[in-house]
Amino acid sequence: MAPEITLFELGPTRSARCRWTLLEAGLEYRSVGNSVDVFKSAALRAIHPMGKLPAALIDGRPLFESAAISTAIADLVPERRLVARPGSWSRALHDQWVCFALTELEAFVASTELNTDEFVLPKSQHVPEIVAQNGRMFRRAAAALDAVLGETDYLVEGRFTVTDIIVGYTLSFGEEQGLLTGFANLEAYLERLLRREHCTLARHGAG
Ligand SMILES: N[C@@H](CCC(=O)N[C@@H](CS)C(=O)NCC(=O)O)C(=O)O
Repeated sequence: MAPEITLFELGPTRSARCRWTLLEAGLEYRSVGNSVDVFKSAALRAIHPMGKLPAALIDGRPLFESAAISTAIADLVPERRLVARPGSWSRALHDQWVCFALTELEAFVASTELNTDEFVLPKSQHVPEIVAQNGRMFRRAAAALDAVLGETDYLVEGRFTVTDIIVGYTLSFGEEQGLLTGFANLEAYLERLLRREHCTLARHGAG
């Protein structure tokens, strides 16, 4: 029986990772949100303790964190080979790249966004001095990933998987802040991802 999935989402937020995974998985789902009012929703708060997006109900079970939701969706359709098999070494590599993207890359671009955009914090609470440091730290990890992607087209098993959806979103976030300049392999990787029929990443262009 097909799983029953509800996704709380909003355009280009990290929910784009989950929507892309659902499309690659060929799974139907109910979409809740797609307006900033979703942040006021009691149903969202019942799933995500901070009321953040995305959040999901999968067969009635609540789940938050975009990488966890995307990976759980990929696991629902093993026949699509969207994620390495649980327990395999490739699955450990999936975990490795997801952790790397979220901690070594995304944390810095998220901090820059938080300190330059008034969506979460008012300007009076911004710390603009952090932006340059965030850029340096992002590019330090991006250089390492650029070298890896000079050797392979995709991060796990040399084929497209949900790992690339998760990491690709982070790189697109960095590109939006002009942080991919000079990383030819990362730019080519993003181009490969953007050519996929169901890709939900926005094209930002370098610089
Ligand atoms: N690590 C979380 C980040 C979630 C997150 O920060 N979502 C943003 C939208 S992209 C949000 O809901 N921000 C509202 C807030 O911080 O209050 C994930 O990947 O799901």
